Amino acid sequence: MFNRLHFQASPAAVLSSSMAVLLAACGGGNLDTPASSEAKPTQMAATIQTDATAMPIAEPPQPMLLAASLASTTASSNLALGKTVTVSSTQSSSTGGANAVDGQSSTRWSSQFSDAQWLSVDLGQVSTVNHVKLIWETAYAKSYAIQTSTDGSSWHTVLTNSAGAGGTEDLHFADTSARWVRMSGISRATAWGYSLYEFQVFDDPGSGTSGNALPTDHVFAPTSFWYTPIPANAPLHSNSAGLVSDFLRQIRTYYGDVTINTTAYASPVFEPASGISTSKVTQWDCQHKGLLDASLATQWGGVPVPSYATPSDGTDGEMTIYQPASNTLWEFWQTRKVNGQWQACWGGRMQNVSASNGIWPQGYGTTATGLPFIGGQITAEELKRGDIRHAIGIALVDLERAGVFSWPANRSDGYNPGNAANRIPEGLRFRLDPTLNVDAIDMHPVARIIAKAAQKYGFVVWDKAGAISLRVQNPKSYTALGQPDPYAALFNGTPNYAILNGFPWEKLQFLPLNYGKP
Ligand SMILES: [Ca+2]
Repeated sequence: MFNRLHFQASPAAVLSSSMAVLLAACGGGNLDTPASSEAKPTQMAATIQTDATAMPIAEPPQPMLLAASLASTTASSNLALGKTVTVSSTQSSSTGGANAVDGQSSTRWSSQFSDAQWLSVDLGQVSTVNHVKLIWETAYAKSYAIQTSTDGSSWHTVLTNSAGAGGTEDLHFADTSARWVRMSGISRATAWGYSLYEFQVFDDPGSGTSGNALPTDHVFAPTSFWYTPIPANAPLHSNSAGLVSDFLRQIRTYYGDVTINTTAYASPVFEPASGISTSKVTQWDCQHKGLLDASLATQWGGVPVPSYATPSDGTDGEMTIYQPASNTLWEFWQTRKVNGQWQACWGGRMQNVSASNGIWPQGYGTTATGLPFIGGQITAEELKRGDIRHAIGIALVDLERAGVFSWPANRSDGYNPGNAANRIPEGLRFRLDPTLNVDAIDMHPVARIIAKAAQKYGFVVWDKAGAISLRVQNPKSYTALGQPDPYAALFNGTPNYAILNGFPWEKLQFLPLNYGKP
């Protein structure tokens, strides 16, 4: 619906993403309180040894062997044990943070007597985690969040609990890559501070999803087309070869490459915690339509825009706010701040995001097709992991007329007044030939990661632009928080327009119109 003939061709180099939230956070995670008999393997060993020695047997089992066998049955060790802890405060010199990871049930960390206190443990390396155990002293948290980080500064909330019961709390959540894990207190249950005998972190096998999961693996419902692999034997478009030829023509005609937008024409994603203040975002009539959308006034009536939020460079001024705690997503187009008040020309609000099919309600959203940025942008975390687990949004230049588009698009700004042949409609999906050995092709490592995702999940045409282009999550997602641009290291000096050099575009396969439509 917007004529957006823009793209970013400047040799900036960085990808980004600071998505943060886990679906587990939306659902609150599983908060089961274990039986009091559950204890650490060392404690179990001690208990069993005591029982054994009390029995009239000649040779009590060796505690070390018992510990080992018990450990193998629980199959998971405390990743936080003995690791470095930082805390917001301590009550006294004898209640330091290290006491919470020393494996001793008699020693504890205790904070000063206020609500906003936290304890963070550095696991020493990025690990998969899916389970935190809190063993509280009398002074426990009524409300708190468990958060993770891979860089020590950008935090993802994996779950929140507003009904803390103290004692021992086992908290399970989806597999998450983390080096730092912390308990962030929100409110105390007593007049004292927060006091933890133990803060334990585990990677329980088989308890989460597949390894090294990221929030962007499942922002929307798991059944969303974004996350659904395309079967190797999927039917192809009857004119796949013709559409490939036009795709290659567009590359030749427009700059000779497929570029990757970073700081401009790609959306930053900000993920405010729950409880931050909200403000109204006012619609402004950038297209001089002479009218405003009444529903947007409601959708944007109270948006948790963080103080550090900033839109994309470029005239589209995209910005995404995603708040897992409220399971709500906002998109803004032509975002600006006037006299301290946020304004945007279009976008939308999506509620109950984790149950969504990953498509904006008709008419809303920022891309020309109604497909949200957060679904198809590539993130820095995904590139660091080496695995993108969703379809990738792609913008083309010459598209089929707007009246012809393919699900999952719910609209189009295509333009083909001369009825040129082989025009690709917006919303159409295509993939890289899954039988291709991508590892044998000389490409930038980032291109290889993209190629593998293109084989499994494919691309979806989500916009019109001045060059064929992909979007990474805008590095402003990081730099606005004072963090470095993560794409510099990932691109390793290669300009964004040259990352995909060598990509075997001639091996694309287009899927039929409305492929995957329920
Ligand atoms: Ca302890």
